[in-house]
This record gives sequence, C-alpha cells and structure tokens, in this order.
Amino acid sequence: MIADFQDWAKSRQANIESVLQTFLPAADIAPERLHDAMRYAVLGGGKRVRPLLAFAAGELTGASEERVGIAAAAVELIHVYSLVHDDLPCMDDDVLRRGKPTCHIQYDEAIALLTGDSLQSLAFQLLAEHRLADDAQTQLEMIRRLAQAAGSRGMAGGQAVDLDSVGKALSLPELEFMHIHKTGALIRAAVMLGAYCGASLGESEAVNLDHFAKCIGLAFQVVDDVLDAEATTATLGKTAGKDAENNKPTYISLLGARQARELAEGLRRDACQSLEIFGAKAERLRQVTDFIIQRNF
Ligand code: GRG
Repeated sequence: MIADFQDWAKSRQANIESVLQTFLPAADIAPERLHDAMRYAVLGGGKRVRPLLAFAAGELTGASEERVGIAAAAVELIHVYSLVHDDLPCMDDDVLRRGKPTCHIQYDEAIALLTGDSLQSLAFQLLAEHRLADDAQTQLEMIRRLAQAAGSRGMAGGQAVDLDSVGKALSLPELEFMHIHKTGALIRAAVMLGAYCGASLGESEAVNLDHFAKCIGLAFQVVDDVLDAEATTATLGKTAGKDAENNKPTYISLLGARQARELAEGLRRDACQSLEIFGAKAERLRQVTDFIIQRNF
C-alpha cells in the first residue's frame, strides 16, 4: 500500500538531508570558511522537489533508497549551486533565499562564487565515486545526463537566455525554450537519474518517463511564475514579485494568472498520461506531480 504522501515526503527529505550532511565537507576542515558556506547554502532548507522526484522515479524501477539518495544528492547540489550563483549581484542580485540571507550576503561574493563551483564539482564526485547503477554504462549515462542538464544546453544556457530576456517581449515558444532549459532540464535529469538506479527500462518506458519529466519540469516553472506574482516573500522564503520588478517575461506577463494555471494543469495531465504505461508503480510520481502543481511555496 502507498503510505500517506506527507509521511513519505518527510522521510525522503530527512534521508536527503542526512546524505548531504554526510558528503558535504565538515566546517572545521580547511578551508573552513568555504566549507561552512557550502553547508550553509545546502543544509536545512528548500522543498527538495528534485530529490523527491528522484526517489519516486526510483520506486518505479525498484531502486535501493541508498543508491537514489546519492544520485538525488548530486542533483540537489547542482540545484543549490545554481541558486547561490543566481543570487549574486551579477545575476538576480537577491538578499533572501530559503528564508535566510543569500550566500554572498552571509559570507561574501568570492566565497559564494567558490561555493557554487565546489557544489557542482562535489555533485560529479558523488556520481563517480559510488556504485549507483547495475552496469557501468548506465552509471556513465547518469553522469552524462547531469552534465548536459547543468551546462550550456541545459540550465546554464537557460540562465543565459533569461539574463538576455530582461525587458524584452518573448513569444510563448521562446519563453518555453528558456524555461525548459533553465529549470526543466535539471528536473528532467532528477527523474531519469532516480530511475537509472534501479532495473533498466524498456525503450518505450524510457521515452514515456522522459516525456513525463519534461512536462513536469516546465509545469514546475509555470507554477513558480504564478507564485512569484501571487505569493508573499514570507511564504516563499525568497523575494516575491521579482519578475515584474525586473521586467522579466513570464507566463504571467504573457498569459495572465488564469491561463498560466490552465497551462500548468494541461502539463500535469500530459505528464500523467505518460505514466499510464507504468500502472500502480508510478503512483508516487503522480503524488509528487500533484504536489508540484498544487504547492503554494
Ligand atoms: C546560475 C547557472 C546558473 C543557473 C541559475 C535555476 C536557476 C538558473 C536559477 C534559480 C532562480 C530561480 C528562481 C529559478 C526559477 C525556478 C527555480 C529553480 C526556483 C527555485 O527552485 P525551488 O522552488 O527552490 O525548488 P528550493 O529552495 O525549494 O530548493
């Protein structure tokens, strides 16, 4: 029987926190200030949506929680690196993240830059150091997928488009391109890495799971745009209303809130259709999907 989603999510969030605690260098090891900043940025915050997706995808393929925990930690480290760099004055220039001062405010800009760099390296170290898949080829594919998702054809590329789009009127396909790369690519990688930790998927199963992940990655960003416009700074733990303030094109500025929510719901339906092939094994992924669409933070 599928246990209550809240209990499941809490237990996986505790699991990922403990894996991250274990693999982040201790703050009393030199260079202490950098290690302290890495732990400050990563530990004790965030919804851990990407790890939850990895765990749910791991359940689909019967993966061990231990393997998925390490793969999910690698994805979360890349995510936190992106947040730390995104908050820097040369990018989004923000002072609040996960309800506390951003890394460069708490430490300084140079340390924040090095924190992001070091988190990214640590992510790939984890993937290379631990046995996570049944065969070496699959494990290499995990490393390749995460590298691609983080790089110029993924998150960093999407961020470049984002920075370039300020004050411009993007078309819907251009906005979708930006978000599929900036936010969607890493979410897509989280799902696939979790699944790769277990039994291998058939060809059409892999295609369906990847399509699910693509839809849910975009849906996550559509909801993020809605929340940026409608939620408060206190609820989000980051500065609300930044998109409008920075004159950034979003699903709200292009479609308005009602149509943006409809778009998210359409993506949810599309995502869930792709899961039909898996039957009950995908129940946890459906639950995480609902959480992503219905969240208010
Ligand atoms: C600097 C290479 C580089 C990339 C930055 C993803 C990104 C690109 C920047 C993050 C800034 C941002 C607000 C992006 C929009 C969507 C998003 C990724 C929100 C934050 O993710 P959550 O809601 O955060 O999962 P928590 O704190 O819950 O982990």
